[in-house]
Amino acid sequence: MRSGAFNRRSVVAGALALAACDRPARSAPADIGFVPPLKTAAPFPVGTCLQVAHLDQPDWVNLALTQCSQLTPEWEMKMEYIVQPDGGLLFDRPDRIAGFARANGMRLYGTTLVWYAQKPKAFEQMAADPASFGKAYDSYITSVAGRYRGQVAGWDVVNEAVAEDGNGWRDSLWSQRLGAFDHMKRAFHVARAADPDAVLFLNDYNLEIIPKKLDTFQRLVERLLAAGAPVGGLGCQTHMPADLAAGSLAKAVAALGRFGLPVHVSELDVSLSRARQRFARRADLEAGQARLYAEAAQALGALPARQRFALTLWGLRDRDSWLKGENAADMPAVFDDQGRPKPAAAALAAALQEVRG
Ligand code: 9MR
Repeated sequence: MRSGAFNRRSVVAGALALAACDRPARSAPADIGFVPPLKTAAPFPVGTCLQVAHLDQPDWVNLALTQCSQLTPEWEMKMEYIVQPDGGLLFDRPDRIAGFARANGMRLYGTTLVWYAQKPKAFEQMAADPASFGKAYDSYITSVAGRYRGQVAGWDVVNEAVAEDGNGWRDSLWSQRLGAFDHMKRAFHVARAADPDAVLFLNDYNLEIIPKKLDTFQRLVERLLAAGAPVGGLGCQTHMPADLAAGSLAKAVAALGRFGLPVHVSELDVSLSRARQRFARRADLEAGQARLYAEAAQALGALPARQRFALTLWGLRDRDSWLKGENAADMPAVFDDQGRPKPAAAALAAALQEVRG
């Protein structure tokens, strides 16, 4: 997701709100008492995304091992890293992450096999005839899903298939060459053949923010299932602004749950700077953030146990977040730059414990 439902103005307004309220970031964590490790508080896996570089940071490793039971490569298991200009495939970094997960008894999650946003040159330059293009497409999915067979618990097979505003599906290199619906169905079948045990997900964002998008996503799931595609799980990325109305996320997760499939809260973060002027005070922003992290745990916890695939944080510490690239002042994570729990971590842990009962 690059722009999301947020225009530049709302981002700037959020930044101003952050600046206005501002004393510098706290030098010591708020007095929030003991926060139990998230993975022990939760009755389902708690994950984080990571980059290979994190594995060389002892502080990050320590925090991840303490808090998390699942890992998702943030970008090094995507085409952008794996596919080389000559069409060759490079696996050193995803292999290192997979090895780290294995060595530490953590679950591994793969993202993403097919994504409209990634179209490597090697594919763009390929002959457009559907037969040879389709063969290369299948071969990529087979190689990647096959390599991590038995290692990943699940894959985002198709990522962000629904159009930004929810009207229809994304136009992409893949849809143009192989068909808007057929390239998705095909990806699921090929992934299933390559890894019979991985849970195969359709994953998308803003499902809790844009009702039309949630609706189109559900219709797509129905259609894929009706066509026999082995969709085995539904991913709700859950990149939220801190002022998102209470209940929106719970509603989206409940709607996904009605398919009876496992649901993955797959990329959870709560942006302060994307929250509009409604929350101008730092305390309100932080309270909204904490409330939404808790709501994510409650929403997943409201599903039957077998449908709670995992809750994955998209960045463990504030400084790890991709949202820093959009606004350096943002603090979207549950741990601060030093890895100390923020009020959001306390709220998340408490909600997880409540779900666990
Ligand atoms: O956080 C990820 C960032 O480091 C990568 O540069 C980017 C492109 O691979 O992808 C980001 O993660 C995205 C995720 O894969 C899909 N949903 C939106 C995430 C944030 O852009």
